[in-house]
Amino acid sequence: MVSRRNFISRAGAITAAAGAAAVSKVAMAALPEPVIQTRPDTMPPLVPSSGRPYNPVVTLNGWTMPWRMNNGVKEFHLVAEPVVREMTPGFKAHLWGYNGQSPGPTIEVVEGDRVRIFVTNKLPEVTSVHWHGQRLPNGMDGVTGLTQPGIAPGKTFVYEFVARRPGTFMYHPHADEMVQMAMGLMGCWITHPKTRHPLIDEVDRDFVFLLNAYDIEPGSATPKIMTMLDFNLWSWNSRIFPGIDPLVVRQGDKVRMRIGNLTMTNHPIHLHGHEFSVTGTDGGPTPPGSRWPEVTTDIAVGQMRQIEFLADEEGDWSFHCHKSHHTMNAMGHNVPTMIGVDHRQVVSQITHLIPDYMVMGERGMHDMTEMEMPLPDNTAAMMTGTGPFGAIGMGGMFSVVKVRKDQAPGDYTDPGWFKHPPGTVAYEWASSLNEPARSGVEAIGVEPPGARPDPTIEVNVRKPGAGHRHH
Ligand SMILES: [Cu+2]
Repeated sequence: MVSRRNFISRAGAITAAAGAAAVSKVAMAALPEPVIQTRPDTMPPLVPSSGRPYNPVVTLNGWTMPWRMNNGVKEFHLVAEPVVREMTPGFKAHLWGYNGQSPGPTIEVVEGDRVRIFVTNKLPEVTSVHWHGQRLPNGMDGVTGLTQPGIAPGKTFVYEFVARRPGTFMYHPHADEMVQMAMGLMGCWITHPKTRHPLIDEVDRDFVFLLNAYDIEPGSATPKIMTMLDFNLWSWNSRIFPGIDPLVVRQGDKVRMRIGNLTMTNHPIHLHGHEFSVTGTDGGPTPPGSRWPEVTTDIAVGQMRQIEFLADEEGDWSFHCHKSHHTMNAMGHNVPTMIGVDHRQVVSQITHLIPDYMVMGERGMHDMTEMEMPLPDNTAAMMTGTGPFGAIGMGGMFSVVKVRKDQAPGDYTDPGWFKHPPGTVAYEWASSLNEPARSGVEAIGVEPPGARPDPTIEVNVRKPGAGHRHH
């Protein structure tokens, strides 16, 4: 158990962890004490107090792992183990992770550092760690059976290599991957440049997180590991909105976000109110001539994207996956579309039999964000979160970039909701409306035959996959 204060001081953190870690001091005498984190909060950046200096990143709802220097080698100790991850307040998942959390801690090193990582396996099956994107000796690549034997339960392996290439990377098992990644074993790795790099800008705020996904039945806590595509929880660092912290920045800050995708589908990540460019991938920094402005970037499976922008517009700016089903939490996918169906009569009849019964979506699904439907214990609401104007109606991969004029440099504390200057908020039109003059075929006076369907004809469109049918 490590408090936020201990985290600022690495020495303090290691001392504090010594008492709490369930690892025998004798057995681990030659190893760095594993530092365990039990909280899902966004921890302040870990300012390096040994080794080469660098500007640390902030891991969204996560933390950076302290190290110890041993004769010029940076030593880390990862412990793969079952963890309890609060995915959002009121909903805890039983995952596998590293050092007390899923994802595991971010590892931050500097280009040219010699790094030694002890990996202790406290899972019930073999594991290994693959250092995604790194240049390293082949035998350190962490592929079970191909470059090393699996790390058996209870055993500790050592990985050692020089962090040769600066950039944004991740780590994850290469052993029974389908299960171990579905259970949440993964983490981020940042290699900072050792001197000013022509393609890597200095930034004021540098955030990192992973896209991950789980399939957890409402009311239960353990992911179904056989799910290939139909996940019901779309998360950033194993958190779902409203459990994802806001990304707090000061107006005028240059902001970098490093995002890796370890789900089974792509995620078009979208930022409101600003344009960004993709300045790097897990393959390295992109040359300036290849950069163009974007407001959405698609991050495919197994890819990482590093985006940068100038946060010059004050406000609370949505930042989310643009696949609308990925900004929702667990739901039954068999809910029929009820828009336009008047089923009040049916509801009142059913309510006599089942008092809690609610029919969903007669006027769209927004009603669901405000209704109080009884949920099983340990279940996240499907669309939730309350903002200054009411229900936000989001879940999953959604957060808010909060840009504030008066946020102190380096301060990541939540400033609360944006206070809009007078006259800058969309408002209700209170006067009368004129009938709109509609443009179109009538206006031209020519109507091609068959252009307008007879209003009495029903249109029946089926989703692709079920076959198209138009009448
Ligand atoms: Cu998505």
